[in-house]
Amino acid sequence: MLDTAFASSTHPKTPHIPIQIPALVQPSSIQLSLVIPTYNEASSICSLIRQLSTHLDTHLPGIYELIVVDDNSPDYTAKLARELQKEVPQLKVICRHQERGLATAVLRGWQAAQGEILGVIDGDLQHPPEIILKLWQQIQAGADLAVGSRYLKSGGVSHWKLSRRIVSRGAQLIGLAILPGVLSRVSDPLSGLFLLRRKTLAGIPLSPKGYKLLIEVLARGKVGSIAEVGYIFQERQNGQSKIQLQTCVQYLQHLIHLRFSLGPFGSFLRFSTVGLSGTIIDMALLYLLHDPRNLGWGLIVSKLISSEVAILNNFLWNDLWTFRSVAKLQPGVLNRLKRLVKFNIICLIGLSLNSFLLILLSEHLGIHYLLANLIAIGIVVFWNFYLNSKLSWRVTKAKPNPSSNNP
Ligand SMILES: Nc1nc2c(ncn2[C@@H]2O[C@H](COP(=O)(O)OP(=O)(O)OP(=O)(O)O)[C@@H](O)[C@H]2O)c(=O)[nH]1
Ligand SMILES: [Mg+2]
Repeated sequence: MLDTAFASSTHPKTPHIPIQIPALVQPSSIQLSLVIPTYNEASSICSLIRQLSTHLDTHLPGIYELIVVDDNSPDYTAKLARELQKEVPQLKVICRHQERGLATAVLRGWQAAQGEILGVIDGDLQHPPEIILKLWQQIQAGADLAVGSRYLKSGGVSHWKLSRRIVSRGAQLIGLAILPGVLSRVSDPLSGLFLLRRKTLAGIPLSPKGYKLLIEVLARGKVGSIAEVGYIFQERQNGQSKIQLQTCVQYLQHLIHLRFSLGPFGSFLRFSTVGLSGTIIDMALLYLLHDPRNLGWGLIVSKLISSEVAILNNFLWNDLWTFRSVAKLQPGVLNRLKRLVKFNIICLIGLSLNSFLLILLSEHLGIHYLLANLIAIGIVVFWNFYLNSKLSWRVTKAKPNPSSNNP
């Protein structure tokens, strides 16, 4: 019996290390490298490869390669694909034993690819093979990325049940809410059928989770012009879907991870999250030290200790997480201490600013003290973030090495 309980997720042993696609060092006769990720697709893989090679031999003879990346499927998909290599010499087969997951399978295939144009197509014949040629035409016309879309006029989803349509559209809407600037770039951001130029990804660390590689590409890649081609997503004729509840959880994790890691807004979100953890620590410690049912210490002493502990907590997380890319450039205990001192001073000024704004807004402008405090905290968070990113975690220019002869 097949291992249908397979989780198309990350293997427990898989390290979460970003994957990078290299730039091509040597020119190659191969122009298009099309990856086919598979898990238990024995019933369709041979037919798909034959159909693809027929189309591509006619239109792109000798300049394409097909790369099956299989995760050691128990139904011997990889073995069947290997048996086809004599018939289809453009075919490569990679069988992974230590890693699992659709998106990373595609990236591993692209790492081994020789073409300047990289692509992906499902291994279960749900993506019509001939669409690859239309996507190729779009790339030839200048697009950086050509996406097969189910949501254009010429596209569709054959006989999907209402529940699946709702889940698919719901996932897209959630994605749009979390990453509007990314998912709104195409009509079908959850598509698994697309071609792109290698240069859009070369050298960029990629960490997709689960299925939706296109989102990672749109979020982190240097993608300029995008073209879309409508296609009808076919019903699965054979084999089983690998989508599970875990796939949906990974999709959400992926979106949240991207939200926190992209651009200045991502850093601000991380900074605010750390700030929230500091506020909780501050409140809990203040209660512990000052409350008569606990230690009953004086308010000022208790507040000074609780604030300082919160500041230390915030510093640590900001150094390890929020601004880690800058902190890595300035290693060493002394540098860390310098950052800590600056952070401490800025936060203490922020604390004074908070009190000043609280009094100004509540006592002079008549705003309710809780609302006034909320406004003051909001302003101070921006203040703290701005000053700390400019002063504490400032990217300094590397000092020239006197021993080097380079200019
Ligand atoms: N290598 C590898 N391939 C995978 C993995 N999970 C899914 N795939 C392949 O990725 C492609 C898409 O997966 P499917 O389960 O068909 O997903 P789907 O087409 O969105 O969903 P269905 O319509 O239910 O089939 C298929 O070729 C799968 O065999 C995985 O963990 N590793
Ligand atoms: Mg499928």
